[in-house]
Amino acid sequence: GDGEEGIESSLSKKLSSPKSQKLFDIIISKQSNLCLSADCETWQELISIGEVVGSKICAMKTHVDALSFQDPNEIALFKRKLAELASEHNFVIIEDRKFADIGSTVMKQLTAAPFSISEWAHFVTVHSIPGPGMLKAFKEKDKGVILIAEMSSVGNLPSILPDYKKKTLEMVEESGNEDIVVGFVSQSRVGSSLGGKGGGGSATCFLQFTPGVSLHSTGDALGQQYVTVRNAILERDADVIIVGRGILQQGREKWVEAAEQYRKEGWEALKEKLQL
Ligand code: BMP
Repeated sequence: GDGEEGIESSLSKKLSSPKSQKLFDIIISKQSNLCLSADCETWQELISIGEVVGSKICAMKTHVDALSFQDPNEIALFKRKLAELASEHNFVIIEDRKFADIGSTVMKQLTAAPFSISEWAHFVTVHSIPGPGMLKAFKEKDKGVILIAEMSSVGNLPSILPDYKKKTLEMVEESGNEDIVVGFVSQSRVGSSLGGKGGGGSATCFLQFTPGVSLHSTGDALGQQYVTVRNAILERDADVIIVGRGILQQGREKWVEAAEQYRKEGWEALKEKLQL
């Protein structure tokens, strides 16, 4: 009826790019705005958790350089299995590489073997520090970019420096890169909001990805700070919540249950925020 189709078409006008629209469509169809931060120790464990919780997530975030591999054959196998999982369960793969260099260098980091990130990641995270030139590298490889506008950790400079967040947004708009920038990693709204606090308006909308979300903990010993799912979405205006240890540390036998809890709370809060 007028339910989901109406929602999608009314919001689609506002999203920054076909790439953010693709993720938003997944969120609506899977009723999940949960991104699993799959910070596992081994690639085999990452594939296992993907198999178990794949149906509950809209995205999986990886740190490929933080996984242990015995040899290059394992890396090749990992990339193939991850791509299969993403297409089977319809989720987006975000490599959280946090690129932060000049365009010529990030192009190499994006494509070089053995990780060859550009072959399997749909979206990548990028720091705004180097300025807009480096965005061309991602455009050339047709990768969706998620720019870091604010971080979750104690004393992070993006959150402290005046205008860092605003300058990050301006960099995208002034360089005409809205079409590849899917959104921002942030603890508060950057630009106009799909709903919630930042208000509506006709301007281009970016998705907000918010890490530092846990229902079990308030932080860790190395500076991470957590808020709840509802706080992230309804107070901080997250569209997508990023959860790692909140799910992983529940242990293998509780992965599904934990992912379901975050999915459900996240989806309920998103519906409330967007008045779906
Ligand atoms: P956890 O939920 O276990 O704290 O993991 C959070 C994940 O999000 C980590 O992979 C971390 O690298 C990432 N992250 C973050 O915690 N804060 C930020 O501001 C940006 C991040 O990418």
